[in-house]
Amino acid sequence: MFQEILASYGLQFEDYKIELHGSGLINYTWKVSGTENDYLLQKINTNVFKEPAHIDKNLLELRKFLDQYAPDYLFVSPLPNLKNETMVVVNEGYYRIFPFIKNSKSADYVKYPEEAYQAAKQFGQFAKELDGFDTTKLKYTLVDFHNLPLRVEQFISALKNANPDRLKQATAEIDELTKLDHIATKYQELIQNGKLKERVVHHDTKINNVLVNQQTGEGLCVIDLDTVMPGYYISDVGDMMRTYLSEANEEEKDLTKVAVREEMFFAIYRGYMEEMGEALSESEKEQFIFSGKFMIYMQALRFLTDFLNDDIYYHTAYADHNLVRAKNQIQLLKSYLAAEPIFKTIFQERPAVI
Ligand code: ADP
Ligand code: GN1
Ligand code: MG
Repeated sequence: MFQEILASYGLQFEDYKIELHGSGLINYTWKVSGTENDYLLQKINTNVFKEPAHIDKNLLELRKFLDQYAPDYLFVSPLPNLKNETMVVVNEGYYRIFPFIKNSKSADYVKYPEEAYQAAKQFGQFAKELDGFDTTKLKYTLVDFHNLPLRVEQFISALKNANPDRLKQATAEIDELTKLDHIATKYQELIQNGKLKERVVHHDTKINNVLVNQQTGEGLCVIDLDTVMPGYYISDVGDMMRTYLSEANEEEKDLTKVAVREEMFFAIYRGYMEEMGEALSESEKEQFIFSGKFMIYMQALRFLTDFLNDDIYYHTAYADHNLVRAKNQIQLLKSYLAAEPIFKTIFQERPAVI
């Protein structure tokens, strides 16, 4: 399979070393190392992305726009093969090859505020560069991806169909998430009342979807662009809150390590607003703090739903992996809710950077 894929790009299989790479939960990713150039080979997870052609089309549209309006912006899109295709199909699998960004690394958790700042700035810049892009040109690669009320419905239907053992194991978490469904109601109201503008949104701004310079830690670019589609900025800011605020990430079993850090909130705020502060409307900015609640709640629901569905969506490594992740996200949400007054103060005291 690798031989056939590489050949379609004019690359000789024998000249490269191929190893699994990264810690993404969805796609299959390999580093293809050669003597001159390295590449990143990726197989699209078609259980998740039912129409890979939509991803391909979106990236081409964005590439065209950026080539014209921001030619110096590092947009990591798939390379064309010898037939000028940016996606190849081999044995019913969909593959693409990206340039491997030299001297780069991604982190799975955030240790220093500077890392949160650099990442937030990258996602802010991404949104800013694409501010003038006509969102109607984008396909929905995952329909209703961040539709929170629908995620609640999926959770309720998983409750009805789950196996009794798993239902029992998750009793406390089911209860907690059910009590918090007012977050979904608020989301619904915001959308219905037109408080948020439809924009080009990345939809997966977790920390390992940013590449930084290996030595200096300076942000280089954002990656994992499969979920770039029309949406609301709170998805991107919210997922940063979800993945940068706590020293431990969603994989952590020791819940005493799962807690928000105020300095990270400010770092996200500063990095994102330095880029997007002028583009966002007042009614959008008002939802900056809600964004974290929205995304952490949705991720807790999604992990718990997958646990109840017997792990059909996320890659898992052990039996109750998704339940552990759900517990972790519930703990994070509690810590976030407790810190909300402090976040409000930070938010009100720092308008200077906008
Ligand atoms: P997934 O959708 O499974 O999360 P990603 O596209 O995020 O897959 O890739 C997985 C990991 O591979 C990233 O977290 C990053 O470490 C690395 N990676 C992805 N693209 C590149 C690239 N172009 N150059 C260098 N590393 C990359
Ligand atoms: C998935 O692909 P990856 O690992 O960056 C998921 C995100 C979740 C995240 C949780 C297409 O992201 O929505 O927030 O896992 N991507 C998709 O870690 O569902
Ligand atoms: Mg990823």
